[in-house]
Amino acid sequence: EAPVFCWQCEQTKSGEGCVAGGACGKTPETAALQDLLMHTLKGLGRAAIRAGKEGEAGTGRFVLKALFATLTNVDFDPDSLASLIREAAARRGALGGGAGGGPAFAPDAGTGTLAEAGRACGVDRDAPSPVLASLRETALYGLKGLAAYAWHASALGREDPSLFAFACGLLAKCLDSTLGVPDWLALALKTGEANLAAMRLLDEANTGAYGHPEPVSVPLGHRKGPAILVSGHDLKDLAELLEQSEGAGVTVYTHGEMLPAHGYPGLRRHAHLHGHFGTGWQNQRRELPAFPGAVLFTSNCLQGPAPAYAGAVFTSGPAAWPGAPRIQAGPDGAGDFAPVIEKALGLGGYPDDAGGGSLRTGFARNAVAGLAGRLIGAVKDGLVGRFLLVGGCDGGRPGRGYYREIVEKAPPDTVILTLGCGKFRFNDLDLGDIGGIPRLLDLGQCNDAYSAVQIALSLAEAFGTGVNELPLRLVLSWYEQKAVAILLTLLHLGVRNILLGPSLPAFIHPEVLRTLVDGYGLAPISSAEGDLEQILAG
Ligand code: FSO
Ligand code: SF4
Repeated sequence: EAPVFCWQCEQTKSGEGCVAGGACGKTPETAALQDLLMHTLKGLGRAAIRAGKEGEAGTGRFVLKALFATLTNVDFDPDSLASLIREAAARRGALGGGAGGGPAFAPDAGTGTLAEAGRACGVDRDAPSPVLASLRETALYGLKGLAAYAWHASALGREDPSLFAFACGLLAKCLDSTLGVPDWLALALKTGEANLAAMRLLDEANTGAYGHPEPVSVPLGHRKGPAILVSGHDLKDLAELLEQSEGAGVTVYTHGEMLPAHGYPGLRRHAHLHGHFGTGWQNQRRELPAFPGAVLFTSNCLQGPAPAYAGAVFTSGPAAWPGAPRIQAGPDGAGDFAPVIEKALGLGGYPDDAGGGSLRTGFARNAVAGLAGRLIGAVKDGLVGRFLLVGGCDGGRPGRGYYREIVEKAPPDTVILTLGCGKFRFNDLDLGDIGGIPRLLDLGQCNDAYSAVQIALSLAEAFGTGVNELPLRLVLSWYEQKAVAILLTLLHLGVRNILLGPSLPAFIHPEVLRTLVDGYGLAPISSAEGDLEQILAG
């Protein structure tokens, strides 16, 4: 039996690759189904291109959803993946495409048969050469990240046919044996460019629907009574849940990447959206047993639920766990969150009210633009010496204490910008302010990286310089494929000297790494003190 291999995230076993099951909890069956889905999507992309229908919304939306399902910590459900494979094959067939050199399977093949077929479609690290495979997989992982952003935007009605076409085109190119290493290097950077467009679309979608985030203080305590915890990144699901639970006697809390939702006026207007619960995604199995309500995962990062709360877990959008109820669309097309509300009411919730500190968020691009005059003045007056963007993903493996340390040890004239779930390593720190400007500015989710790019570009404009000449350094933590997409975007924008950790991606071949080091000054993190010394000297 061919082993199932996966190396797409930072948690990959021994820093090399997961074989026969994932450190994330992905079973060999799930991994093989994801491989077959990726293969079928490549054929679908090629068929769409050949039919001249690569920009069509039907195919495009499906491709985004299916790619999203293969992202780390999203869809662990074999039956859900099998139905995506069947739909991909049906769409491929309808566009006149065949199996494309991969396994053929009957349209009604069972999940087990499909998983068997998937074992022949794994990542080939050596074909046609290790360097090309590394670049191809880098571009594909970036595409998965792009798909996640574009999917969230699409859910809110913002779509761009050129992104559908880009996704189909890149998938099709994976089947094109005439492409060489320079082609794939260019395609990886193109993926970064397309991802910038996807992030812009998502920014427009979120701010268009719910307004521009404003700085807020989010309570960490709780209110007496039934409780719902919402995790993941999808603001539309949270908004619909809030609308449907209005007056139902439940209190809604955010978890993980949902923290910045509190900053949006269109979400905050719901008085029963109260506070935040828990820290980074990797702590969910330890922390969620203490949450006395229903838990909704709207996207990554989902882990296998611990028995203490498994019966209270629901998923929506692309997220799926075998046996956990999945929210279905109601007659109006919105998700029907009644089962989540009922579960929360049945569980009873918290017996009392409790305080417990707070976290600040909501410093997205519009809020920072409001601070811009003061920020620029503070830099000119020498009060702010430097900006550090310490952001990205959190994760379970050792080495991430670095990010807290670098924030703690940064000189007092440093303003820390952050985004993504990596912030939970240090967002409990009270860093004070500089002349009324908070030293720690939470720009939002990893999905809000567009805000960070805009802030950097406006600072550069204000100082009449380029981003690389600003007193700004990016210290990124990566975990899954959205981080790959953002990294490719930053490289496409020509951002130099990024520090990346806690370890480098296993799929980056040493020769590819050399190109990134030579061309962009990309460097792995070392020690917080050593890196700070080098940053301050720069
Ligand atoms: Fe984190 Fe997970 Fe937002 Fe990622 S919750 S790790 S880059 O999936 O999405 O930052
Ligand atoms: Fe391993 Fe990450 Fe792949 Fe899961 S997603 S199987 S942890 S490399």
